[in-house]
Amino acid sequence: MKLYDAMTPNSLRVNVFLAEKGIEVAREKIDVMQGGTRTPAFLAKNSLGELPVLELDDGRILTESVAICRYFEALHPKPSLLGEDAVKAAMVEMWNRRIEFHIFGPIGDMGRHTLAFFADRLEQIPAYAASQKPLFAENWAWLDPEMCDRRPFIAGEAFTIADITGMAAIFVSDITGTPPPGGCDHAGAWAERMRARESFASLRQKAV
Ligand SMILES: N[C@@H](CCC(=O)N[C@@H](CS)C(=O)NCC(=O)O)C(=O)O
Repeated sequence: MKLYDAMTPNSLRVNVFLAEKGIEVAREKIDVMQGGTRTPAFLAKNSLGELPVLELDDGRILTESVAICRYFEALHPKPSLLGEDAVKAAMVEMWNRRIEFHIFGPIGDMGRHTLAFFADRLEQIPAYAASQKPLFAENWAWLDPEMCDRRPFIAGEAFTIADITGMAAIFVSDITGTPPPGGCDHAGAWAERMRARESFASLRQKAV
């Protein structure tokens, strides 16, 4: 089995997931800046030209960070990062989607529509980028009272993939120099806990 990855937000999601579970896999770093996701060999693995990609021992390919995480959760159920019972699994799914759409989405789109790297990958629309920055702040302000029960993690008492998706948003917020708004004490305290978490801190350190 081999994980193709790079220092990108979605690769980070899988790498934090693996680190939290203590899973070691063979990795091949793809040089995204040098067009490593646009080679015929890479496109034969993922026609979307995106990372991460997991190649199984029998040659089958898995793409999409959450699908790859689900595969590892099935192989290594403990600690559960997707929820252990029906209600917890549904809660984790709910929160993961909320964080993906409302927190990671706006900051990710802001990056895609402003960073030079994406200039030849999509039509960058400055007005759209400009609209995503305040939306990120607005949605962060929505998250804050959601966490006013002082739960330690996004989906409750346990660290889950929803926190990992939030980490990807923090990562993009750092690299684009777009900090979350101040005055959101609950969401802010959660973000600080995530920054301090070994699985994330060690990967972020490699990115600077
Ligand atoms: N929905 C996919 C998104 C993957 C994705 O957007 N990957 C980006 C970086 S975060 C990528 O590899 N881009 C490479 C490129 O544009 O060349 C997932 O969750 O894995």
